[in-house]
Amino acid sequence: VAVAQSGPIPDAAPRAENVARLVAMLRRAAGGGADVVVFTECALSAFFPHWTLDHPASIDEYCERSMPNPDVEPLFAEAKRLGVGFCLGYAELAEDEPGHIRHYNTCVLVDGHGSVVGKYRKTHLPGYYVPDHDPAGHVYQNLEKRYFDVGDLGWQCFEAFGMRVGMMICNDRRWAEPWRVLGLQGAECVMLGYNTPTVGVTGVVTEPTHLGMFQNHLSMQAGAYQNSTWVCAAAKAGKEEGVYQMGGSCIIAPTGEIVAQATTGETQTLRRCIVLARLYYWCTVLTT
Ligand code: CDT
Repeated sequence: VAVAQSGPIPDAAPRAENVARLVAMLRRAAGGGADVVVFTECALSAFFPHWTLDHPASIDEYCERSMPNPDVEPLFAEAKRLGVGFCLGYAELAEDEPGHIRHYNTCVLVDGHGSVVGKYRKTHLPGYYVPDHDPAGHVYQNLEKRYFDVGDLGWQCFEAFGMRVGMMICNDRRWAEPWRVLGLQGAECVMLGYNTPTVGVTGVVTEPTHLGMFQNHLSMQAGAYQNSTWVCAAAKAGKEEGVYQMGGSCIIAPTGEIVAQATTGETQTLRRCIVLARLYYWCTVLTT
């Protein structure tokens, strides 16, 4: 399994460019022997909940109306060609009932044939605001509660890649319930992506500096150990549109031990890396 940590995605970057980055990481992971690659939360765009959009409808531009779709087709095609699956986070626009538009923070599990085998919609949506801003008007906040609906699919396990796979997204990892619900279904591998800030645009520290990475890994290591499952977690890293992202992508064994980890911190400029671990046997870390 490979975990693909992403560097910052510029807000202005065209979708095709973002998808091309994912394709490049998929290839790199395949070259390292991976059968499946875990990408970050909302991997197809910059993480827009970190800023205030002029009009609520603007978020539609960041959303996928179907999965796959023509924009992401190159990733699905490459997965099929290589026989490598992936877990992909994205913002979803859904019309589950006619006339009722919903927005979800979603991820899908795609097998090595390029077929979607599982889907999850984020349950724990952060909503916070720190009243501080830089001259460009950026503020330190996460407005997911404003932009997204609460996920309605629950936590399910899917049979894929020879194991029972569960998914969660970012803030879900900090709460006991997702872990236990997946654990009781016999999850053997939990895949998740995250966009976790460390320091705000004007240097606002959200919490004592040492706690950020500690709590990030603590929640996932505890979830792995208490539920006897592997955890594969892919982070955004670096400064994205003024917001520093924590990084710290990792693969955790059912013992609770981190067996592979990206070493990026908030002051490093590591753009992107792939963490590879052959479950049970072997691990290494590659950086780009
Ligand atoms: N994207 C997301 O869910 N982020 C939250 C930020 C919490 S503030 C430390 C997270 O749990 O990482």
